[in-house]
Amino acid sequence: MAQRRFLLFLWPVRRCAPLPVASRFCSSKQTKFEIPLVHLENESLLENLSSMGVDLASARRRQPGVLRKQLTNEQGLALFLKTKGADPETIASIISRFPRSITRSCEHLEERWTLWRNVFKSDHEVVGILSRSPESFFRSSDNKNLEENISFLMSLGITTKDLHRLLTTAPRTFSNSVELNRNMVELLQSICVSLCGNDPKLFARTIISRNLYIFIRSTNRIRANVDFLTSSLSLSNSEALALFQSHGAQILDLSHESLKKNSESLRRKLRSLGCGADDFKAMILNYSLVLFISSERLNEKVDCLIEAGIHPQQIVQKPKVLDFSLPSIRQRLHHLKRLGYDFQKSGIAVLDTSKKRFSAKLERLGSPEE
Ligand SMILES: *[C@@H]1O[C@H](CO)[C@@H](O)[C@H](O)[C@H]1NC(C)=O
Ligand SMILES: *[C@@H]1O[C@H](CO)[C@@H](O)[C@H](O)[C@H]1NC(C)=O
Ligand SMILES: *[C@@H]1O[C@H](CO)[C@@H](O)[C@H](O)[C@H]1NC(C)=O
Ligand SMILES: CC(=O)N[C@H]1CO[C@H](CO)[C@@H](O)[C@@H]1O
Repeated sequence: MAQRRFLLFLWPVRRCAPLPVASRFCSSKQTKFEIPLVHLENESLLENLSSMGVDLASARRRQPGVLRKQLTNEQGLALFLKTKGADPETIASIISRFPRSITRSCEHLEERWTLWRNVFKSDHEVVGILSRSPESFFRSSDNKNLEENISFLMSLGITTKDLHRLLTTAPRTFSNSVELNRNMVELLQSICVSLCGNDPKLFARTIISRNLYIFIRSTNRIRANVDFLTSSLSLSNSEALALFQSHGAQILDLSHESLKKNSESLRRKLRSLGCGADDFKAMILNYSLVLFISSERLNEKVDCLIEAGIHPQQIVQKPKVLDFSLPSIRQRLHHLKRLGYDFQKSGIAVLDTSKKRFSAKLERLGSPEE
């Protein structure tokens, strides 16, 4: 199959060769393809991988170049992972999903494992992460970079617990190009300074530990979202500092387009219900995560609550109820309606409770002594 692809690649070159104008260009190019063997997959490697249970189609789709290599270390890798407690299926699956893993030397693997073990308690834990996300371990081959990035993050005061969470939930952080992480931290610190905050380091650290995905987003996105929220809500410096260091840290993650779209749609919806800009602001300051909800979903949920006799101001004051799924909101409203629940008198906090507490509440409401 690789051979066929290689021939297709050659095809335009051959075809244009006889044309007088292009001929010089083509013949000089052609020297590049004099050793076609380099472009063939290594049969003996394929056999070895197959016998290990590797999904060749998957490997070929992901990193085809690896299958053409002359020097690989699949046996070494397999043995290494085995000593760390990985079973053959896990090893095969890791290679199928990240074929480049077989190009790492045993020495490199040992070194990298040791670095990871500074963050994780056991080999078992590392194997678990590798099998969930092989790229987190193998994507970058630069151990020095990893080491320096770990100490950089620690120098910010990021705790081992957060580092651990970072490696598990956003491993790409650790294979980020050098500048990327530093740029993000500098951006966060400069945002703090521009808001007249007095501890930029703490500000950055707080946002990072509240939003571990921050390092795998672009600084442009984060800056655009901060600017948008600050200006569209007319936030004072202290309001902005408080928002971004609490639930607002998570909303910085959203794509800028979605943030704008969801925000405009919520504002419009509130206006149509007679609520003003202050209400919108109060709602976001109380629970900015409502901005994750797409405009269609949000409108449906609000309509559903209003139809059940809930006052728009009640939603403004308790936006978290919008976090529940539409079917779950509907179901709760249905139960409460049957029992003649009066939202004006009793409020809507009942909608924002765990399933268990809601059932208990229903039981109490249904019993004759209440
Ligand atoms: C395949 O495995 C054998 C040992 O089992 C080894 O000698 C050989 O070099 C391997 N081939 C490749 C391409 O790695
Ligand atoms: C395939 O890999 C083996 C072992 O790594 C190597 O000895 C052999 O030369 C390779 N063959 C080709 C065609 O690259
Ligand atoms: C949001 O409002 C609720 C009650 O209305 C309150 O308990 C909660 O502390 C507020 N949250 C924030 C972040 O202001
Ligand atoms: C944040 C960051 O990128 N830290 C370090 C990552 O590793 C490189 C070395 O390759 C360092 O230069 C960075 O300071």
